[in-house]
Amino acid sequence: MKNILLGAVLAAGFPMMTHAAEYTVHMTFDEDSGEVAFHPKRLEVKSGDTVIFENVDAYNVHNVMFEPNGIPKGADVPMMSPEEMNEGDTWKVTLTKSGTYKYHCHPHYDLGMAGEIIVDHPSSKDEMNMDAGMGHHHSGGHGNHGGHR
Ligand SMILES: [Cu+2]
Repeated sequence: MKNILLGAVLAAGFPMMTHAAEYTVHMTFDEDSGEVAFHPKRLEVKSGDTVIFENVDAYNVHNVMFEPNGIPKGADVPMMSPEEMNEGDTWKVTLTKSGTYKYHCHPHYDLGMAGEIIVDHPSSKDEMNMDAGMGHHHSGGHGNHGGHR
């Protein structure tokens, strides 16, 4: 709510405002299926835009971890949100480098709680940060999605 008000004030105060926009990704829980997820799972933005992650789930603590091998080379982003985001907590990140940013929720990684943000255009293979040392995720995904209904 605070963000919305602030946004309105800024928009009113700076009519020449640049192209930068704010997007929100919700961290959700479906009570019927038990599925935890990021919504939207895939988000397209422009460089300089800000993405706000907000936990709207009253039952689970979530977080956001960018995957070291799943962000553009030279991207200047914090690799991780606060470890425990409770309902109503937000974490924002401004993305300035074009490319694909893959992230997941650490506690629910095995349940497939993950998403991606495309800044301007998807990364080509050699734009990905393949030489980042940490994080040995097998590429190709791990077939089993865990959370069946
Ligand atoms: Cu989660």
